[in-house]
Amino acid sequence: AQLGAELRQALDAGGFSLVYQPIVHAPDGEWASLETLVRWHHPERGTIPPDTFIRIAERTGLIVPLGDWIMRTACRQAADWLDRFGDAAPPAVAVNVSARQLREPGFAVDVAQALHAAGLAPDRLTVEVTETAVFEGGSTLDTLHALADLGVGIALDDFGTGHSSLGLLRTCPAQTLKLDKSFVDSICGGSQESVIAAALIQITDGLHLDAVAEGVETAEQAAALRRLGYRYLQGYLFARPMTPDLVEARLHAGH
Ligand code: G
Ligand code: G
Ligand code: MN
Ligand code: NA
Repeated sequence: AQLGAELRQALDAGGFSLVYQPIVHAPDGEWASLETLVRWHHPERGTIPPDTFIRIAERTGLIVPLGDWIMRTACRQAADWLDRFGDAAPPAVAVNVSARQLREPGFAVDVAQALHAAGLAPDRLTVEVTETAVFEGGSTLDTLHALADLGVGIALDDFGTGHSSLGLLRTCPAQTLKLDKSFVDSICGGSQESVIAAALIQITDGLHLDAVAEGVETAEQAAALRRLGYRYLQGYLFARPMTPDLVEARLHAGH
């Protein structure tokens, strides 16, 4: 309960910030997009990782105003980078969205407003949702279709860890599937995971979806994923989540 109250205060007091982690083109490491990740700077405990507080924010409902702040800030940041860096700017941003946010009536309208306020084109934004969130049903699928109708991209995050129903690929208007890190961890050497990762490429290619492999930490993993046909990679091998200053330093340096 205490953390919940402190989260509320932090939202009013500007206690959150965003960091950005590139999703890169597999062949050359060029940035395809930047995933937005929230950080909480606690006055006494220092930086608290999202694993801890997102769950609390979901339970208390604070994820709705916090998520709105994240969406608006990320859209403004993306528009600002496009203004200042032109063709060298990251082409798009991805924002993680919780099940709780998707169930909120008017979520798609709020996203449209955030885009409009920032002057950001909808195709510069991707919303990352987990399979589990989509599976909850209710108005969630309608909301995803409303976002897709706006022109916003949808990515299925942590793919392979939830229900992983292939039916989801028919009903959910996703363009992108993000293979969970747990598969990437053991991608080398003919593992079960590598067989599944290979099969997923057949499915995504056939359905004209993009496949991103997450949590790539070694050159061997990247090579194995490239061989399997993954066109987008993300992970510490390429870049850790970075503050906006660090993103800009990398843009000035040509990455
Ligand atoms: O940033 P990190 O890799 O530690 O994130 C841990 C978890 O928190 C991941 O599951 C990630 O999707 C989630 N997360 C990070 N930032 C956000 C955010 O802005 N909104 C939501 N809903 N989840 C986030
Ligand atoms: O659930 P989601 O995929 O949004 O969460 C992304 C999380 O994974 C973030 O907490 C991010 O910091 C973390 N992450 C990103 N790349 C790597 C990586 O290469 N290794 C590890 N261990 N974590 C990573
Ligand atoms: Mn994600
Ligand atoms: Na993920």
